[in-house]
Amino acid sequence: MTAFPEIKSIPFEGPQSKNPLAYRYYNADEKVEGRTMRDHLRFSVVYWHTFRGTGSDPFGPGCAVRPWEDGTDSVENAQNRARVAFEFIEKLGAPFYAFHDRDVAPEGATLAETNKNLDAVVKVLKEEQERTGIKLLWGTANLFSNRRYMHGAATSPNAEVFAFAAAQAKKALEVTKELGGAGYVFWGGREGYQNLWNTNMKRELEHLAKFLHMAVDYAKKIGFTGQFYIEPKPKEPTKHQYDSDAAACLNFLREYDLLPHLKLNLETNHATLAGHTMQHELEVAGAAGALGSIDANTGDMLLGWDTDQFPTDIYLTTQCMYSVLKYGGLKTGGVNFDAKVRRESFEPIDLFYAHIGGMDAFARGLKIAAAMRADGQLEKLLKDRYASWESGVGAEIEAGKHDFASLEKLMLEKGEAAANVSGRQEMIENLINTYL
Ligand code: XLS
Ligand code: NI
Ligand code: NI
Repeated sequence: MTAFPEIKSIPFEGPQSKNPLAYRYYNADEKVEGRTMRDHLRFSVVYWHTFRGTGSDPFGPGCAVRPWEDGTDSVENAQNRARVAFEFIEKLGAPFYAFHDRDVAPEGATLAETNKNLDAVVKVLKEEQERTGIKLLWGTANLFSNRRYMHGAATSPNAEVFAFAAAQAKKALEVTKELGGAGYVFWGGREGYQNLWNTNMKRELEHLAKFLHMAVDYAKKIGFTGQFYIEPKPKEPTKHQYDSDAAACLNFLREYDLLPHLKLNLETNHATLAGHTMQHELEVAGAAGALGSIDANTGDMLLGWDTDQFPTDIYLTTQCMYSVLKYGGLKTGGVNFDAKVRRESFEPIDLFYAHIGGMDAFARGLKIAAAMRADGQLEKLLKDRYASWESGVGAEIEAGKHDFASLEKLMLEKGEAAANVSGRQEMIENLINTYL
């Protein structure tokens, strides 16, 4: 059985192609800065939006046409869906996928039954990985959908909910290890608050840290060597999520001695909800040596929620890939499309159009960023802007040879600081446009 009979596989046809089911820029084997595009971009398809998304919204139920679904929540349907997922990812030519435990298999009446269901589907995932060579970018546990998590999971005021979440994360880690996952993500589903009058924030944060330490310890115990990530998001579903942005996450990780164990998984729409650009978040993480992976999508600047649209803006993908290249590339991470087709795009083929567009946009961003680096003008302008730190008093300050008193002495002698140089913002913005 095939779910997408009209598609063989998505070919690379080059920029002149008018075929909407072909890549115009993503040429997996083409080398950029000495590495294939496949290895730079490490594209990944998300199971939750692409195979569990129905197009439902607060105003109406799902309306997506998915002929392979039998309408039940059975394990058999889940296994069949897993095979369809791999057919899609293989035809698309993406090397990775990512999932939450509850995306792939239905919950049972008890934890034991749920784990059994998960094992039955993981068996199929493993077979399909072996058949296709597609790999798991990261696994994660859904610690937010079930009603038990209404107050949060690791930050729940109910200690037994914390315990249940720990059991669930333990199993998700085991499954991720079994599938050879390159990483494991913690997104703080409902780890936040709606109201501070009923919240002990300090206690909740300590519990969250304890939970993450338990995960780190358990990974060590079972020999899971994949990378852990924490994914910032400022709000939704709670009014304030503790992992609100890259800076807040870094501070939290540092405060609780978790920084050596976790990197950041940054998502564009979460950055903009936090009032930042994705470039800002990438630079904050990169500067701290914590740039791990990207959840590639985009929001709608006129809407205040997480619309998770597919990224098509070349300026955005150029910024992303410029930062990625600058900080040494994605190692265990990837460009993971945490994005969903619109409710109106209800046909299966729309899943192809969406991913092709996102992959091509990122491939272009990669090539443009590499061209900017090869040209070197931007780097030179940046270097020149800080030239005063290369010698004289600047170099001495950086080397720790000064204090307030010595600097006062210098300025009393000079009377005034050297003249400033223009920041040339407009000229630089014009320069960026010459590469696009
Ligand atoms: C939700 C998050 C979620 C994580 C994985 O907003 O983006 O999808 O990536 O739990
Ligand atoms: Ni995400
Ligand atoms: Ni999101």
